[in-house]
Amino acid sequence: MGIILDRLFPGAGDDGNEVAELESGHRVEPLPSEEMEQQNQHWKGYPYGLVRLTPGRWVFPKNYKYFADRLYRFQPRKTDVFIMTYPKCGTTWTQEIIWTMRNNPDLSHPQANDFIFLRSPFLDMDMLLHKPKGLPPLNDPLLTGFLKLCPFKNPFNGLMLQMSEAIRDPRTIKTHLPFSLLSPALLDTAKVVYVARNPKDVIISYHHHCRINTMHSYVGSFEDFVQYFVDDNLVYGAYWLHVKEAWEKRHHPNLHIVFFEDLKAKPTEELQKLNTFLETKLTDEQLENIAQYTSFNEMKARMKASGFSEENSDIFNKDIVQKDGGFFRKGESGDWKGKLTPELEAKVNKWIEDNMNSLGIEFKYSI
Ligand code: PPS
Repeated sequence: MGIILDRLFPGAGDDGNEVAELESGHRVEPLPSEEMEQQNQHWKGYPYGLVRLTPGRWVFPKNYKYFADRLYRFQPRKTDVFIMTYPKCGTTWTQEIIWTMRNNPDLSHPQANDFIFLRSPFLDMDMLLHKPKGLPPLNDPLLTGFLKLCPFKNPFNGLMLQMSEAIRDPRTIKTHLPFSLLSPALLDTAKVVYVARNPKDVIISYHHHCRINTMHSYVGSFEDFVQYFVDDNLVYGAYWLHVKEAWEKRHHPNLHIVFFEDLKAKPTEELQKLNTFLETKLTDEQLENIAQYTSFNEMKARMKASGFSEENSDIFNKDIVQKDGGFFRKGESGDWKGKLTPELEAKVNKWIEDNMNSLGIEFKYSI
């Protein structure tokens, strides 16, 4: 029985509670029980608990431990483009821009309306799917897409991880992992587009995301959420450290950093920079068309047509989506104004002063 179970759910015998060393050189251990108890009151999306890594204090659902070494070993290829961001910095937007620039410059690709993760996988998503060893419901487009692309693979071994390995070149891959948790060969092999966003807008957007998304199901207060953020205790850990790791590599020729605020203010100009970085050689007209095609309203409308929407996916808390909006919430810069009370703003300002100011990045809409 043990052998059958282990074949089906590799690693099923490991309850994940032991302290372990990862190939990345990090130590991984479960959150201390008092901290986990407090988390359990505020979060209903981590039924297996959370782990923390040292160094870096990165926080992840416990399933991360199961995927960590394979994510670290994931082999980048020369033709890959990775879109790397902390959650809610505009990954999906940039991902759609880049996938379109590389695969659909004339907006005529027959698969362009397929759910984005089937064309451009989210490498580290498996750990967030809080089913045993990361498996969504049987009718989920991710699972049906996986079975089509990887018919002879075991889905319990990671849907997105195996799809990331299986999709055809050139691959456009999304990740929320920081550089230190991915292959050390990444930047010397593939191109990486890093997207950063004003931390105050990240808080607003991540709070909404964690409420609507069953992978997190946040039920605590907004004030507590801001506290989790400034304590670096949200899933994916410290935003400042995530940005710092990329910022320190900003002169590497394979790294291009985009700011959400710039993309919003002057999309065509930013697409022109991407055109140079990615060597896609698109015309001004093609870039104009792609900027329009990837605008907030057009992407929001297309999501409905893709067969994946908040209404038909178990990934969303539908009642909250109905009340407060879905994944495409606002898509604006500076929305934090009027949402952070003066006390919360002071708390975030202190966090910025302590952690981000030394990087010398001037986020727009920060005052
Ligand atoms: S995730 O779930 O972490 O991958 O989210 P991510 O894609 O990184 O970020 C989601 C926010 O980006 C906004 N968004 C856009 N803004 C402008 N234009 C376009 N096309 C676009 N697409 C997505 C999305 O609405 C989230 O921001 P908020 O502020 O919550 O609206």
